[in-house]
Amino acid sequence: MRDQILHHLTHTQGRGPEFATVFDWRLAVSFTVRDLMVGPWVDAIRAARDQGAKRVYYLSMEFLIGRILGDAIINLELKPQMGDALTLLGLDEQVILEDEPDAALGNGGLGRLAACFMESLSSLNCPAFGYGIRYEHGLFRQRFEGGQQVETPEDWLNQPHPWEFVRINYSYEIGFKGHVETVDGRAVWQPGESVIARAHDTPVIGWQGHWANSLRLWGALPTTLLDLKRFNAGDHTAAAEPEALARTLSRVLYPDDTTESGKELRLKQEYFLTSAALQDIMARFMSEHGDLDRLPEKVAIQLNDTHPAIAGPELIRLLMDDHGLPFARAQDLARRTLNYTNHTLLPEALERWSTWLMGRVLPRHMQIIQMIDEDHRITSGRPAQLGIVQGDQVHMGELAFIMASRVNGVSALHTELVKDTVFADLHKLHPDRIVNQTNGVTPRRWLRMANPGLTLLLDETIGTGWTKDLDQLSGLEAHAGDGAFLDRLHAAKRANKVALSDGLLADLGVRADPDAIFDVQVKRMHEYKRQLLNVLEAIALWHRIHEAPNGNWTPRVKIFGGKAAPGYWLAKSVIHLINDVAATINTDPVTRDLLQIAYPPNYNVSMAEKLIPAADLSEQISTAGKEASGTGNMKFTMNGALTIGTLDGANVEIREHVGAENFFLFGLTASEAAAEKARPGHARAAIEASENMRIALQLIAEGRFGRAESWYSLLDRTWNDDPFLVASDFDSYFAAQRAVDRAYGDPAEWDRMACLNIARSGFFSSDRTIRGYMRDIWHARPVTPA
Ligand code: Z15
Repeated sequence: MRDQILHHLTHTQGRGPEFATVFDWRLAVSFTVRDLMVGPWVDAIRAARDQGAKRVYYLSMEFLIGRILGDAIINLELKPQMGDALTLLGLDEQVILEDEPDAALGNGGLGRLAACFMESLSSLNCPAFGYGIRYEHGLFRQRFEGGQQVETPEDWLNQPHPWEFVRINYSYEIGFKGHVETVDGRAVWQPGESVIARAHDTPVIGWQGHWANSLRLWGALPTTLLDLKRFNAGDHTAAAEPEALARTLSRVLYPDDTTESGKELRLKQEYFLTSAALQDIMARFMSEHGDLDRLPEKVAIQLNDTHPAIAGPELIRLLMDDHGLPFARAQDLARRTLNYTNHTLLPEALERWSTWLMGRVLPRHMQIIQMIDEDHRITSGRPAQLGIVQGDQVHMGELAFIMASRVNGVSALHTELVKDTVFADLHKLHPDRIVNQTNGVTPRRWLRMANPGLTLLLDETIGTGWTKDLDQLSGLEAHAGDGAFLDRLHAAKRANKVALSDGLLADLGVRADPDAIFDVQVKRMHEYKRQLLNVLEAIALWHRIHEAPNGNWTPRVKIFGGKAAPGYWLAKSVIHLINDVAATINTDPVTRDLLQIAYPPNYNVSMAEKLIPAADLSEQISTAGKEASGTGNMKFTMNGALTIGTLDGANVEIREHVGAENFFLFGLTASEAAAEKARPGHARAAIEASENMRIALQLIAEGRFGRAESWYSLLDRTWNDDPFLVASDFDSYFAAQRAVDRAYGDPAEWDRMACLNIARSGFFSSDRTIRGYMRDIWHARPVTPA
C-alpha cells in the first residue's frame, strides 16, 4: 500500500515526497484506492452484459455523494492497511481524508437518498446506472455575516477530480427549440439549438468490493465552438451562442429544495439529463438485445421525483421518430419501463410548466404530451379537466404518474397521503399503481464509516455481519440490560461528543460540556421543518432557567445546521434569529453552563458525519403530514440518538420499530393538523393559551436578541397565520423536552433506550429499501460476476 501510494505520488502526480502537499498525497492515496475499485467495476459491467441481465437506471437531478475516499476505504475494507501505510509515510489519515471536497451535487434528502441507493445497489449486486448532471458548481457554500446567511459559489471542480473517467465516446446530441415538420407522415423535429452531453463515470463500490456500478454524470459541450457563418458576418455575440448555452447548462445546481424554480434553464437541464440518459439506455439496449418488445424485460427506469418526468414523452419520441413505432406501441413500451417516486405533497414543490414554454423549448414533446393526455382521457374515462394539461399548464406529476408502471411514496404515511390527496383521482382510476417503499440509508457510510467507536463495539458484541444485514443489530437486544455493555455504549457516544466539542464546536467558540445533552437539528431550513419551534423552545427554557437558576436543570447543547434557499426570505430570517439568540444566551453568566446554542455554518454531508454520531437527541419536529419521509431521522436512530418527533413521515415507522416508550412523541397528528389549520384564528388562540410561547415571542419582540424590527415579519406571520402550526404544537413540544430532561437525568435508563434504538433500527437500511424496489417495482435480480 505504501509503495503504491509512493508510485502514484511520483508517476501520477509527478511529485517527489519532499515536495508533496496534502493535496498531492490525497490524490496519490485516492489513485491507490481507485486502482482497487476498477477490477470489480469492470467485472461487474462485463457480467451484467454477458448474462443479459436486466438493468436499473436511476434518473436524478441530484446525487449528494459527499466524500468518496473514506467510503471506498471502508467498503474495500482497507482501513487497517491504509492506517499502517499512512503511518509509515508520516501522514495523518484524517488530514488526508478531510482534504477532499464534498461532491455536493444535491440539496438535501432527495439527493442524499439517491447516493445511498447507488451504494446499496452496488452492495446488492444489482446491475444499475445512476444518471445525473455533472454540475461544475454544487450547492452554494454558506457563511454567516452578522448572523445572516451569505452564499458563495462552490467550486469543487477547480481541482482534479480523481474518481471520474471521461468517456469521450459516450456523447449524445441534445436538441432544444426549433420546429416539427412532417415528412412522409412522420414527425421530424428540427431543433433550433443543440448541445453535446458527454459521459463522466464514477465507480460506486459496494460493501466488500464484490460489485461496482457507475454513476454517469453528463457534462455539456458545445456542438460547434463557434458559429463561423455568424462570426464572419460580424455578429460576434451570436457566434458564441452555442458555446454559451453549453457552458451554462451543466454549470450550477438549482439551490431550491422542495420548491419549484420555474426557470427555462432548469427545464433545459431536466431535458438534458433525461435525453442523454435515454439515448444511452437505448443505445445499450439495441446493441445487447435489439428487439424493442423486450425493452420492459431488460430495462427498468426510476424517475427520482418529477424532475426527469419528460422521460415519458422522450422515450415515446425515440421509439416513434427514431425507431418508427406507432404511438400506441411506443407508449405501452415506455409505460412498462418507467416508474416514478413522489417525494413530497407540498404544493410549492409540484412542477408545472406553461404550455407556452414547453412548446417553445420542446415542441415535439409538447405534441406527444397532448397525445398521452388525450389517450389517457379516452382510455380511462376521466374528465378532461383532470389531465396533464390543465389550462395553460403542463402538470409534471400527472405526466409522471400516467407514464409510470408504479408510483411510489417514501414512507407508509406519505404513501397513504399521496393516495388521498395529490393523486386521489388518478389513484381511483389506477388503484394498483401506487405502492410504498419506505426510505433507508446506507449503514456503511452512516455507521461503519462515520462512527468507528460504535462500530468497534458492535463488531465485538455481535460480529460484523450487521454491515450487510442490518437486522442483525437486533442481537443487541440481549445486551440492553447488561451494565458493562451499556457503559461501553455510553463511552463510545461520549468520545464522539468530546471530539465534536473539541473540534467543530470549539472552532465556533461554543463551550460544549460533553456531559450535556447534545440536541441536534440538521436539515434544510424550511418552515415546515420548524426550526422556529426549536429556537422558541430554547428561548422559553432560557427564561425559565432565569426564573429558577438553582433548579434541577439538565444541561443542554442545542446544535443547528442547514442552508436556506437563497430566495427563501422567511427561512433566512429563522437562521438570523437562531444566530442572534445564540449570541445573547451563550454568554449569559446565569445560564451558560446549562444552555448553549451552536450553529456551525455550511452544513453538508461531511459535517453530518461528525454531528450525527455525537447526538443524544434527534429533532424530527416537522408539522405532521409535511415531511414525506426524512432520512436524517434514520441516521440518528442507528447511531444511538433518541428522537423527539411528531407522527410524520418515517418517524411513524421509527417509533413503531423502536417502541413508543423509547421515543419522545409530541404534537398533532396529520389529520388533526389539517383540521387545526382550517380553524380560523388557530395561531392567536394557541399563543394566548401558552404562557411559554407568549414569553418567547415577547422576548423577541422586545429586542432582546438583536433589533426588534428584524423579526416583525416572522412574528406577524406566527401570530396571524402560522401555517405550520408552531403555536398549536408548542406546549406539547415543551413538555416532551422536559420529559427528555428527566430521562437524561437517569443515564443507565437513557443508555438502555439508546441501545434499543440501535438494536431496532435494522429496518432503516437502504439495502431493505432497494430489495423492495427490486422485488415490487423493477423485477430485477442480483448478478454474480463470473
Ligand atoms: C427533497 O429533498 C425532498 C422532496 C422533494 O420533493 C424535493 Cl424537491 C427535495 C425530500 C423530502 O422532503 C424528504 O422528506 C424525503 O426523505 C427525501 O426527499 C427523500 O425521499
